[in-house]
Amino acid sequence: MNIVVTGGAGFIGGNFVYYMLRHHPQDTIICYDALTYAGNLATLEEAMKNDHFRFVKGDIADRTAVYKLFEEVKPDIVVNFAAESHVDRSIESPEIFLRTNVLGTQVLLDACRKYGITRFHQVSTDEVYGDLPIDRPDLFFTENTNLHASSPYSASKASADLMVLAYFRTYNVPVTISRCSNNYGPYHFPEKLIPLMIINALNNKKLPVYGAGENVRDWLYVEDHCSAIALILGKGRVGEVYNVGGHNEQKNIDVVRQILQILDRPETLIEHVTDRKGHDLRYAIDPTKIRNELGWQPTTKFAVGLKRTVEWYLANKTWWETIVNGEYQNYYEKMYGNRERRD
Ligand code: NAD
Ligand code: TDX
Repeated sequence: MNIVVTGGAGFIGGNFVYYMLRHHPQDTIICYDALTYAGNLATLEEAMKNDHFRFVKGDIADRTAVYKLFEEVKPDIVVNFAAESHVDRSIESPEIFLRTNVLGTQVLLDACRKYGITRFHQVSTDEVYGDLPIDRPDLFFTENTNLHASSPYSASKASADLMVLAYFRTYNVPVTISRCSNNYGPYHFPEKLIPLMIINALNNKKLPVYGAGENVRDWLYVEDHCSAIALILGKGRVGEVYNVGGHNEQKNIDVVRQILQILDRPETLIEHVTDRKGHDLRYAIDPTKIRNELGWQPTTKFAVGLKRTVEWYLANKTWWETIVNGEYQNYYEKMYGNRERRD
């Protein structure tokens, strides 16, 4: 089968490319990626050596380019990872989030409708459900939880989900959606919490924790997310949404402390700074549906996955140094330069 993976030069898409080449070697993977600031060909260096892999540079919102891709490649399956993915950037500049995440998804859906595919899979997020109270550990997001997005990023992802489901109902495009919790692992762009803290700690820079650091995220090792998507492609029912998460809730401050512990760096590096606007309090996925229907189980425990991730950043300094020594410095100054300390 020909599988188009959009956004495959990014964090999760890149990991998914390697997962598929390893676990489904008979398939051909075509990565379609615009190579925005978050896309990185260095991530795909090993994949480029594989005959079952091809890279095509292009924008999912560029209809002409997408149709040309479909004509050339004739995909059986499309997995859409391509997105603007960072909440803080969406708070600064929402528009590109609408263009890529909503209009880009719609262009892909139109192409699927026009050329015919056996599956369009939308990689969505638990953030579409909004947040949960911290003092109600009994509450979880299920697939029936109402959409209640908080940030421009999550609002754009929720909008895309609605469009995907509309193309199923209206045009019978065979779609599935996964809504996963926070991922971590290799190739994670340094703007996100875990890689940012690892890299700052390695450089003996301050670790900027938003507010008190009491916000809770439900962390899943990226390979477990990839295995869930592969399973949904194989056995998932069309028109269905599957939540993906491994019941691993952690306060941000505790994640940061664990990173410092692994790296043997002092907690005095932690600096509490101005909170994120509209900061979601807690995410927590109920994965009962994917477990019962498809038999999915996560395999990597957080302590193991976090240590493995830190070791990956230690062993792959060139990968992240190239990023943090470039345009990222302007981003960092803009986002963190004026953030006040909150002790
Ligand atoms: P990322 O920012 O690391 O990668 C995004 C990739 O998409 C990059 O390679 C970028 O070049 C590409 N891209 C951006 N705009 C594009 C466009 N217009 N056309 C083609 N390619 C474009 O993101 P990620 O963290 O790997 O997330 C991948 C997907 O998973 C996103 O849809 C995100 O919403 C979703 N998701 C992420 C998480 C997480 O914890 N990171 C959790 C759940 C869901
Ligand atoms: O410098 C920081 N300090 C800090 O305290 C950063 C970058 C983050 N944080 C906090 C904010 C969040 O509570 O850490 C938590 C995690 O932040 P992010 O890594 O930015 O992730 P989050 O906002 O939870 O969104 C992520 O998970 C869901 C991904 O970026 C999304 O793409 C995905 O959909």
